[in-house]
Amino acid sequence: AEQHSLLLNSARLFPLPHGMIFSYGTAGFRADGSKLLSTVFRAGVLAALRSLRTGSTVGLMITASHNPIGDNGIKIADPDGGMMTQDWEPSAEALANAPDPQSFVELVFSFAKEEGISLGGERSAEILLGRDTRPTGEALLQAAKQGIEAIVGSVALDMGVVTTPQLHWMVRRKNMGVRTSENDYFMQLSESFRCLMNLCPKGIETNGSIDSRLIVDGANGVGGDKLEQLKKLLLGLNIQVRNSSKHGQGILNEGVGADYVQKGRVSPCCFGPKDIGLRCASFDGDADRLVYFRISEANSNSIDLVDGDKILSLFALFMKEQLQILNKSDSQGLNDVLISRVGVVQTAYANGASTDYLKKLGLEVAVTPTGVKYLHKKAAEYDIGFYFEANGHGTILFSEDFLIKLQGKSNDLAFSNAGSESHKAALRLLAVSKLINQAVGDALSGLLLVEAVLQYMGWSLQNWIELYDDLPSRQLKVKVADRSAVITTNAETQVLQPYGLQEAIDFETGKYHRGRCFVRPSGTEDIIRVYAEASSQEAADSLARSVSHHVD
Ligand code: NG1
Ligand code: ZN
Repeated sequence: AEQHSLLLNSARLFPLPHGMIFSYGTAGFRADGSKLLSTVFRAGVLAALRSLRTGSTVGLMITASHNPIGDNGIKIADPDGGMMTQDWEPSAEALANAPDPQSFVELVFSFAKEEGISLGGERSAEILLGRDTRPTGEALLQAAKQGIEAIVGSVALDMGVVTTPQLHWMVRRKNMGVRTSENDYFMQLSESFRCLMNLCPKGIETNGSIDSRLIVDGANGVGGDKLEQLKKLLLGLNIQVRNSSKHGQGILNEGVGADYVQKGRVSPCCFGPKDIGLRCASFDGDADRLVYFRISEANSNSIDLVDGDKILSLFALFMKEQLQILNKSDSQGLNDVLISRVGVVQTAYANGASTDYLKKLGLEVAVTPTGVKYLHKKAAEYDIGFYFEANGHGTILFSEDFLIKLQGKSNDLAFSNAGSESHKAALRLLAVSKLINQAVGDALSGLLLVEAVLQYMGWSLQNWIELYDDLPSRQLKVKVADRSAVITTNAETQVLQPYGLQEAIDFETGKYHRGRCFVRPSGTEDIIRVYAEASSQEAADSLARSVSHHVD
């Protein structure tokens, strides 16, 4: 009874705004930040239930990533640091849309019963809260806290302003029973980075083609500020941060950030002719996306983009090489070959040239619908699973089982063959598993891995760009009255509804050499996205344009 009235009284403080329907999309709930108080309160309640149900700590992150500063959003992280299980999404939506406090409370009780959660019982819930730099973040965080505290015995721990991947990392670590502070995060990243740098082959002084200078666009968000802190712990890199939320006057994600750079193929604000030829990188607003770019020699308004697909390809090449070294040099047969299932996961947005390249490397490539939750789940099926979206969100996952074997092998080698090439390869693989965020894609750890791999290869940005030539592509957004009218299948590559649209797309695509085109409703914005690829830029542009007229 106490629980019932506590929940009801709290819920009354957060009435549902009129005429809004909330859906748990590709990245949780997203909307105008001022409309989200009830949603965030209710998500707080749900997070507490999730923690009770799993008997572990969960996370709740308040961010709208690359979206405009007025937007905000909320997503729940499961105990392993990944996105909340998809089974709970329908309930999340039902709770968010319950018309009044009374029906909300009824739903909570019936859902708890269904899930076997005893409310007001012995068990207590623990939720880590984080938010990005958005002005609505503070008020929303308070609402989330009240939601959590409306479940008897629940505790909310405020991690403050953090990147999305930091929060997910903290949740994961907490449940592993190890230290979770921001400082621990910085230490783990900088130590594993140092380890990789120390294991670079000596003498690759690379005729001066590697420039230690790196300029990073922080999207006027949380990532730039965190990188300023992290870089103090790094040796061998000369990082300059621009558009960091601290000193910049700029607005979050406005004319800056990984999404702006990747979708528009343009340089962010505060980059110009003075930077021609330099290695540049860009984060998105919550620092879970990373792309590289270079201001081009010919025209300082245009850039050479190094997107998530090329980051993925660089990582895959490096890791495959380490596995080969590790397994090859056991010439005396002292050690067993380390068997591993290696796989790569992409979405339909992956550039066709990257997919060809990865297959040529001999890797298995799987395709899933857009959204990290799908990619991550698929990648977790492998011993080493790589996933990246073209927009720069991705990571590398290692299976528990494989890491144990790898550690064992590394110990054996330290005993029998210390300092050998295979020993070094084992140490590199272990360092990567510590550097790269096992919970979600992370711009900070991704950046350090890119830098370490370039150093290892002795590669300049130019060498990396030449790994393969991107097929020209174009992405457009089309505003429509009802985006849910478009229904897709086959990892979003085919339209089922409205009737006739797929025929029109096929007809247009057929006119172009190496043409490929698909459309899908965005999960984060009220739009339909059109993607087109063809053998020339003009052709890709024109294919995207003509298909977008059919969507309209
Ligand atoms: P939507 O709006 O569903 O396309 C976008 C990105 C996703 C993912 C989410 C979450 C594209 C084409 N889509 O989703 O890849 O990153 O945002 O932030 O980049
Ligand atoms: Zn993001």
